[in-house]
Amino acid sequence: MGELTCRTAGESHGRAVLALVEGLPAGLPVDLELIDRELRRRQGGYGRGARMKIEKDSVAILSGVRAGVTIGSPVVLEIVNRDFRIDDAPEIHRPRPGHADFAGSLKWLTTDCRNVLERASARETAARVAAGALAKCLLSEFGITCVGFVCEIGGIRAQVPADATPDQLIAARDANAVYTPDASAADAMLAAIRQAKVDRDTLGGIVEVRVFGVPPGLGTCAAWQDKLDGRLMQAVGSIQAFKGVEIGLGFEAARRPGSQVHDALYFDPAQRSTPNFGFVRRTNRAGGLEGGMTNGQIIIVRGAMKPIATLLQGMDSVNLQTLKPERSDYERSDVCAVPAASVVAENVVAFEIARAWLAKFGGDTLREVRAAWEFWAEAVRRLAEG
Ligand code: EPS
Repeated sequence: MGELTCRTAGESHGRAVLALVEGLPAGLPVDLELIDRELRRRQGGYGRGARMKIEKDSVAILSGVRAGVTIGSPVVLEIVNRDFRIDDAPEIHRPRPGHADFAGSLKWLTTDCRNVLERASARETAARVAAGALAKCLLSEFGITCVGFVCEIGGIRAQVPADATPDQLIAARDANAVYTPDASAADAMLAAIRQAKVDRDTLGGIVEVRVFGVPPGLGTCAAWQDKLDGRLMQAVGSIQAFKGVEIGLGFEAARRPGSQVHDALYFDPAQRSTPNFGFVRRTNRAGGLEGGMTNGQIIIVRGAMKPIATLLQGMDSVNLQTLKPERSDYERSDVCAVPAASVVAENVVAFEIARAWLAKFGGDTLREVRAAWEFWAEAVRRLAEG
């Protein structure tokens, strides 16, 4: 049983986008409805362009699952592109500043940005969402829930209570088209996106993911590459158009004295049966991670997404064929994809938590994973008896 991994393939207007997921235990029931629901949510959100009217994303499982249950072999997930026309797609010679167009064209020695943008496109995130939703099938076996939402669009900030339950967050977030739990901020965000469209401009924002029910000790302090905070930052920071990732207080922690940053530790026997085994904090400024490991508090990860690089008004650029100054090319695009990005962030975070779970409790079958978890949890409970 190797590490849980996910690789993706596929172009924006190719036949399909694909995810290859390896390392899931056998015996895990796969909830196809859950995966499709996440794919549909990713397609939605106010500010998306015409492409999302063409696509009706839904997953097909090509391998690794029999009668709805994993069998321990690699799982291939496929999301077919209805807008399959890559062979006839026009050449692009005027790179969009902020997009992969320019750097990729020089990298691959071409003046046509088409191949670069086909793979750089956020279409790829459909595959990562499907893989993350598959990982959620494992997390739900152990009572772990990930909730992603929008906390900021175009500088408009949502107020989201720190003590909201997963159900409260999900209900509030799903009640509007910008996927934010703050109803009044939602109205202002919708208006800002409408205005950006009028201005032929685009808007970025900030998304947050909270993970509930995670016990202490996932991840490690022993090897830099397996530190869970680093893994989460890579997962979220690699989402198309993301420029920053914070955990807990994030950059704000650098501005405060230690007494205002760290979360004092208490023991409350009444909470022995919760995911923190009775070791409680009154604050969660660490965002649930200390020393590269979970600490039993809610995990809080935020990611900052820049505005989409494809501007209807264009930007100053250079024609790679003539080297003359020209406005950048316009490809049909979204005005704001921050709501969709909150779905992507939620699912890539879920994948990393599942990876860390299996790194600690992994086995060839779900029964073995469950036994390893129960053995460890029982040992911690004994430790917490004093
Ligand atoms: C994207 C451009 C648009 C977006 C696309 C990302 O696609 P198209 O050029 O086909 O209109 O809609 O996002 C998706 C296809 C998606 O599924 O998220 C880009 O240039 O990155």
